[in-house]
Amino acid sequence: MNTIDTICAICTGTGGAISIIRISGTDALRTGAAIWQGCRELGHRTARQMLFGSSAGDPALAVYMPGPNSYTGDDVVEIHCHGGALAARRVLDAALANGARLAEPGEFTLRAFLNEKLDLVQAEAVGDIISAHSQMALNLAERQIAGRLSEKVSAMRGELVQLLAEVESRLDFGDEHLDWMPPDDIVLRLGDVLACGQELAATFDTGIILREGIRVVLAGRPNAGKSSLLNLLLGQDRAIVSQIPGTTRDTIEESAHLRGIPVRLTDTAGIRHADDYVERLGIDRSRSSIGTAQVVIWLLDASTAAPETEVLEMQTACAHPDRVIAAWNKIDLAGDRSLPQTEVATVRISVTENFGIDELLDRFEKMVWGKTHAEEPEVAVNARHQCLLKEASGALSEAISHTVDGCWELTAAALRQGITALGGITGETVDPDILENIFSKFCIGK
Ligand SMILES: Nc1nc2c(ncn2[C@@H]2O[C@H](COP(=O)(O)OP(=O)(O)OP(=O)(O)O)[C@@H](O)[C@H]2O)c(=O)[nH]1
Ligand SMILES: [Mg+2]
Repeated sequence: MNTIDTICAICTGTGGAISIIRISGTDALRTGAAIWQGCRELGHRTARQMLFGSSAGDPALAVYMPGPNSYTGDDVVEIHCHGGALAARRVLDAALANGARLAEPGEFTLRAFLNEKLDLVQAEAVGDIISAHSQMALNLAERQIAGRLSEKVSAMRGELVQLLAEVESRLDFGDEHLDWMPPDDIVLRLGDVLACGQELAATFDTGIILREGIRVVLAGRPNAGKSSLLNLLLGQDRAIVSQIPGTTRDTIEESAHLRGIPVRLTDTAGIRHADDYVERLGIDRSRSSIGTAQVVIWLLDASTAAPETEVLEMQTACAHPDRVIAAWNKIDLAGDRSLPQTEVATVRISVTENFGIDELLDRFEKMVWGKTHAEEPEVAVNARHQCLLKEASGALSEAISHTVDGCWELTAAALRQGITALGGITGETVDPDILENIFSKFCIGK
């Protein structure tokens, strides 16, 4: 990707009342001035002031932000025009005709990274903010932009750089008797960095849940109350509810968050022996949803004449009992009837009376995080970070055993490998191909 060109793109999504066209690069001011006209000129005297005028024949506001105090760190001009595809497209075409080229996905943020406005971890968090589906995921991305993860990684790297200097001084001045750090101390300090790296790598599981969400399937026999529960959890009348067994025939999917955890909720057709061809197709879909679910909430009808059949159906359909929460529903109709035991986590609820739903969500939270009312994670690494942390951990384990053996050259080599791996996380040492891969996942205009 050429990083010298002046680039431009429509930065806002479609459908809004205004559109913003961003131009960034050494020629941004010249291009901006050529396509925008107003009483006051865009330039250093009006820098960072919003000016009123017109662009491509329509009224438009414009602002000039000289580098390095701009998002990208380069000179930036932004033109705010009427929303809708056409007005923005006309301004964009004018910018393209006046020397700018269309930005690639994520290219503005790539420039910000190259101009050291953000490190790589912070730049990735910009992408996370755009795709965040829950408040918790958004908070996590904001903490990452604020530098919480970068600070931890930089502190680890800084410690390794210090220890490398110590080890290298032994290599350089091997014959002289300098006041060296005892090997035991080096091992101890390396052990601390190693533990820190392993702790960070373990936050990946949390990260994937918050970034990608969890597939939750509502399953059970017909009429158990699956669609009623879907509607309750969504807070809207999404699925048809009726007392006729077999009401839901196809799977219904919606996004939501439960206790701050982003979820993809799937309501399914009730499972039973069916003669009807279409119902059988629906039940096949239910079974395949259950197979790929990360959490199954299986509704059991507590008012039925044959509660054992409900439990048996659940046990037959769910191959992974550790992913299942059983909910005896319609408990309002069951009185203090004793219900059969199940092999999985079980709660008693009534969807229509809104009873037991908190306990159900407690169970859900416990299944996802391992505990209820979990605190928000301070940081959570992504797959790329985890891979580099593992590489660093491997190198540190080697460095520790070489230190114990007194093989200082090998210790130094392992330490350098660890430093490079950690530098790859924040972007101090990173391959251009990897950069391109990271930023290409962004949308155009970001
Ligand atoms: N009394 C009582 N009725 C409930 C409760 N939950 C659901 N129902 C009723 O049970 C009937 C079936 O509810 P649905 O939500 O359609 O059940 P379903 O599991 O989606 O059924 P299918 O789509 O046919 O598989 C409806 O008449 C609901 O009003 C409950 O907690 N108590
Ligand atoms: Mg239903």
